Amino acid sequence: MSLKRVLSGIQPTSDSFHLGNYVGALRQWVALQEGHDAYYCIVDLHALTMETDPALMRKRTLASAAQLIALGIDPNRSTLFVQSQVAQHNQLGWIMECITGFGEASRMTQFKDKSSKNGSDSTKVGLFTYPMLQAADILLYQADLVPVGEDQRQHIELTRDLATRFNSRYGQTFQIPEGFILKAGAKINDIQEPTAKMSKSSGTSNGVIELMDTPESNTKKIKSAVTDTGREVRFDEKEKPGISNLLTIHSALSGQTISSIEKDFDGKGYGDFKSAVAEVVVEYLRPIRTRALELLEDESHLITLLSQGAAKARVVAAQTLDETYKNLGLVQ
Ligand code: ATP
Ligand code: LTN
Repeated sequence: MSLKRVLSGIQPTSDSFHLGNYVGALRQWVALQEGHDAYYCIVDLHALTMETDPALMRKRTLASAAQLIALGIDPNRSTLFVQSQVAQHNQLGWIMECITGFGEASRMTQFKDKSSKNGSDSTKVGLFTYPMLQAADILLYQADLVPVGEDQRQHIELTRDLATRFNSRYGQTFQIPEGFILKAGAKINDIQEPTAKMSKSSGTSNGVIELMDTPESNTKKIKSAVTDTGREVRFDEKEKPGISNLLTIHSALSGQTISSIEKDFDGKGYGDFKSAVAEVVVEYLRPIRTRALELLEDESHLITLLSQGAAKARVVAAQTLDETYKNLGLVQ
């Protein structure tokens, strides 16, 4: 029996991934290597939908690769690659754009959120067609499972719709993928603004816990996290979004249940609780950061690993694209 295929992607949009990326998605990437044929992609073309600086793009792509490996993605087991090195992504992306309705694309909430924040003059057409390129990323590899955070649910639904539509019009071509989205703890919020998601590009600088940040800086951030009125450490997302978010973070990294953490802090104040969260986070991230920094010392090794990954990815991607073109009646 062949292994189920997994595919996911992450944008190289900052120097460091954050806890939301890790808990919501990347941790599942690592776990799914076991018993699956996994493809993990640094989606640099998606990152171009926001204005980018060439030197930063290069640095962040390599930093992303180093962090993914440091987190436990093993390039010998999984195919780890950079999207722009596999031309078939753009090629299938165009086909996806040609079967997507304008209204359908206009309903994507990530586009609506980002474009309303930036205004129509600085919103790029690429941001509008972003979900179709994402669909291509997934469908090229005939992925069964797509591990992502809750915020990507709608893009996965669109991908399923597009695959189903293509298959019914042009004959069986694509596997219909399923999102692999955790229920509990799938969303980590900004610790300064605990009703908004922790985000690389739109988070507050003190509200985002970065994997590559120093232990001192992360400790400081957690100790100054926004809390709520009252002094009870209790999970209640409505009344206590700040404390609930910190409980989610603690539980996700310590493996303790929320209720047992609540018990531990019964009768204690927010200060003790925040110190404990800081300790859990910092100790969890310490070896990951150290390993990533070591890997970044040898850029040419990272570049070689990524080009080997792209070579493997191209074989699968080319096969799917050939089939797609053939089914569309494109003369090859
Ligand atoms: P940006 O703010 O630049 O859009 P991001 O911080 O949202 O970036 P992405 O690269 O878009 O990060 O996401 C990578 C993965 O991390 C996705 O699967 C996404 O669902 C997940 N993710 C991002 N932020 C969070 C969060 N706060 N909680 C849980 N999962 C998250
Ligand atoms: N849109 C995703 C990143 C992404 C992705 C993908 C995720 C691009 N292509 C393919 C899963 C599968 C995001 O913003 N997190």
